[in-house]
Amino acid sequence: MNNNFLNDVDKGLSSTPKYLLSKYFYDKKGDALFVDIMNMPEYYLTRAEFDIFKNQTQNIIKALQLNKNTFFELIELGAGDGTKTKELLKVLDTENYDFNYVPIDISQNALDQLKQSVNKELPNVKTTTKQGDYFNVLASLKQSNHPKIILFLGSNLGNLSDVQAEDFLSKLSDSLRPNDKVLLGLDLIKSRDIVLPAYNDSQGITKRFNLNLLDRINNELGADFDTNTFIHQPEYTEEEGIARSYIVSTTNQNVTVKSLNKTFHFMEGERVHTETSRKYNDTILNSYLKNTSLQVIDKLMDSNTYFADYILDK
Ligand code: AVJ
Repeated sequence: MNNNFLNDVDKGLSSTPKYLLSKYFYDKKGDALFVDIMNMPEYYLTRAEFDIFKNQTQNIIKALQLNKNTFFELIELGAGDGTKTKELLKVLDTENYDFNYVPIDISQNALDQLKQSVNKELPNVKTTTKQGDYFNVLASLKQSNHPKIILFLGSNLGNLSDVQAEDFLSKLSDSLRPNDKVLLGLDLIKSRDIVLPAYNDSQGITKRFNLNLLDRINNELGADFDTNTFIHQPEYTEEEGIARSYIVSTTNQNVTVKSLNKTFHFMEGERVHTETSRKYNDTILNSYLKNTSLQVIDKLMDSNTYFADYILDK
């Protein structure tokens, strides 16, 4: 992991323009900051999807065509703190569905906390965690031949480029069997005055989340980033439907990364791309799915129609 991190930081800071990968946001501090983000007034995504999980649980169960007499695996990619999923788990548990919950996340810390809280709140739900990034865990899905439900919530897909997302969904499709289902939660394209504040909150939590990546490089790779000389810069246009975050150097400066034995130069105003958060509509999703054997069979939306949980059938 640390070696991948080292190589990816080297590659990103040596590129023009510079970039860092958003999957590295999630160290212990980053996990906690992301929980704070989900609770901020501007970050409508989590509340919108929670609304669907809380108020349309029976519709979700119906759309997924779950059957009480057939054991299934409920696999969640990028589970995080599981707040939304627990609303579904609660109902599945009370109604005696026969399943295992398998949360997968890049952060072992997030998984440990999640397993603990599910064990405590829902002691009957069997939980098996897996650590890894989305692409790495796909292969392991094929190892079991039980029916599967894949949860991929929170518009986590949005961190991937269109090419990566299409590739990911086609690999996901290949690792499933006929009648398996995917519940794909996607943030919908909407106006800038709603989307941009979600990535530029008034308390500066997103700024800390973004700049924490530099602290992580300092801590784990022995770098000397002075985070006071970098700012957080988010962008969004409704025409494109993609929010992007950058870290911008406010001065001409050099930063040394000890573990790499390298110094990187940053010009005043130079941007480091750190995150892509794509927003969606039916057309974009269907274009991703056109070369897969997955198809949309249902779509559940929150009361504001900000967010959609698409149900895909293999
Ligand atoms: C977890 C990838 C869905 O892109 O909205 C939130 C992460 N970054 N604020 C998103 C995030 C900044 C989030 N995802």
